[in-house]
Amino acid sequence: MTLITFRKDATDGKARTGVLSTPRGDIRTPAFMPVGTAATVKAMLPESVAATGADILLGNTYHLMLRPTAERIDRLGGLHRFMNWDKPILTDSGGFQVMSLAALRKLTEKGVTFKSHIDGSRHEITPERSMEIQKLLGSDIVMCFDECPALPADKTRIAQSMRLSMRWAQRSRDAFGDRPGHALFGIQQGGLEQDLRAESAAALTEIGFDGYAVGGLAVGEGQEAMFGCLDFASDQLPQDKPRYLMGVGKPDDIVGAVARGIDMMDCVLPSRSGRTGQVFTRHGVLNIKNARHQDDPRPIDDACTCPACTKYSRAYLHHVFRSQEMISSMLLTWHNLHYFQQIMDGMRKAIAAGTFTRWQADFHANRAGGDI
Ligand code: PRF
Ligand code: ZN
Repeated sequence: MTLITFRKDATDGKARTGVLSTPRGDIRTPAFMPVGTAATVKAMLPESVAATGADILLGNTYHLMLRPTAERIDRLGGLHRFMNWDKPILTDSGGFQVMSLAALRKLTEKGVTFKSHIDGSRHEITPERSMEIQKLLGSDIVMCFDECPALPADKTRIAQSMRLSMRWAQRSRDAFGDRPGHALFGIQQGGLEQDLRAESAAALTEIGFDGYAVGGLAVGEGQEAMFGCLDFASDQLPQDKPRYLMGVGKPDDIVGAVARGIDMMDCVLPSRSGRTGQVFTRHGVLNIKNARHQDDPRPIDDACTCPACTKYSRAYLHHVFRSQEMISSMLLTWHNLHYFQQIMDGMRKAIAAGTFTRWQADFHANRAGGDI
């Protein structure tokens, strides 16, 4: 019987490096998961996503249940086969996306009903239905069904919402059952409040999960507040299980989260920015749309080994962006994903070598420069 295991190889301060092993392959941690919402990482072939260094992708219950539907994906052999990605997939459970995308949402103890943002049709997701959909998709890492309140909110409201999410976590656990080779992660809520985060962590640990996510952050509170919360939130979760910070973030958010004990993250930033001309580099951010790039024969980053940097100039990338050519999204997304994976690789090596403090200082020093 193959189980999912988490092996912690080294720690440096609060930062950890290790391997999360699944029947579909190993996930080296700290891990960054590119977002493949609609069964594709936009503008990328799956083999190209793998070539950037990604060990795992994120998919979304909400989008896939509406189109093409989980039942259709199941009939076609599951999400891995459907999208031609044979490494692990983690799926989010739907509640967070319902709250940010759907119309006419109604939340009850049972679950959430809403109208599709695509065609206005009515749907319901409960913890039980979310577990069923994620099973039909064939997800390797299933997320509990939770509610993420918009911040700022008053403490009573945050407490009520967190306790509802904990009741849903128990229902998710019961509905998930025992599925060897598949993992179920709990999601901690509780806003920025230390006591509510502690209560949530205790409830989840009592139920028992294969991994623990920190939810409810990166919802507009700012980096300082998020780091302040992570300073205690990750310590409240079990040491021997992977910790996943949902929906984060910019390169400096990712580095700060790993320094505070986070093992996994996902964000649309590198892929979405690739389509809007925003490019992340060792030296900071540049926008390829800017006219100053139009005669520039240099690559985006002369030390980057991605196709955009080894084969094309800033002038070319500027031209194809301005001309709205599809290759612009393809190359810039590739570069951004490659850069994010380089950060993860650098952190994994530095944590293993015990040089993570020095690595962080270099990371920040490189970005202090002016024009890039
Ligand atoms: N819960 C779930 N998905 C999420 C979040 C959450 O709190 C967040 C918050 N940053 C992003 N994605 N289920
Ligand atoms: Zn590059």
